[in-house]
Amino acid sequence: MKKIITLAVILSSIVFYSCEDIVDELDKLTQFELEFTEDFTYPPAPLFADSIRFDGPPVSTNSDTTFKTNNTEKELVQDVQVKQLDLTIIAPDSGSFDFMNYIRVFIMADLNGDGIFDDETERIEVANKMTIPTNIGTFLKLDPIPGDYKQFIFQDEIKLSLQYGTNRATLFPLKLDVRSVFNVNAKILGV
Ligand SMILES: [Ca+2]
Repeated sequence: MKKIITLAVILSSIVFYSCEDIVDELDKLTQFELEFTEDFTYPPAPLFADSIRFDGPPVSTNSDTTFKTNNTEKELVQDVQVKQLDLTIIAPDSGSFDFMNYIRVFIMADLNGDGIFDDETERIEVANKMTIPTNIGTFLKLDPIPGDYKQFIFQDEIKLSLQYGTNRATLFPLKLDVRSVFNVNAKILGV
């Protein structure tokens, strides 16, 4: 028994020291997440369609506050990547994503400050699911598209824009919860 305890103490010391080494190697970099949850209500789609577009309302990023909380600021942010993007049908209970053939999600922001969200230069695809299984149900997890989205997250407001194809009409409105998680890599202030 004593041997086991001694071994456990040695092992935990090894783990402890390795963690410290890793922190040193990272040279005072920090990583944290920004998460947004939005509710969308989609009107019934009368026909099957190759491409339906639906833009959500503007959402506050609160990025400046989040940066401050994590002891960093805009100028020290290295990159912002999409970690996760998923959709959940909240109502009706019988809803399913099986009416969709594919879905692409874009992030939009007024990068040049002219008050307009420009489709060509201020809208970029962040995640998609190009094949949707027929047994999908109410939860749909999209594949993130690698890239640096910091210029969008730096703005006070962003919009999510959804584009999808349908294989049949939908008879009732769908209430959706869209959750996006971004991973921020930044340097810490004062280093
Ligand atoms: Ca603009």
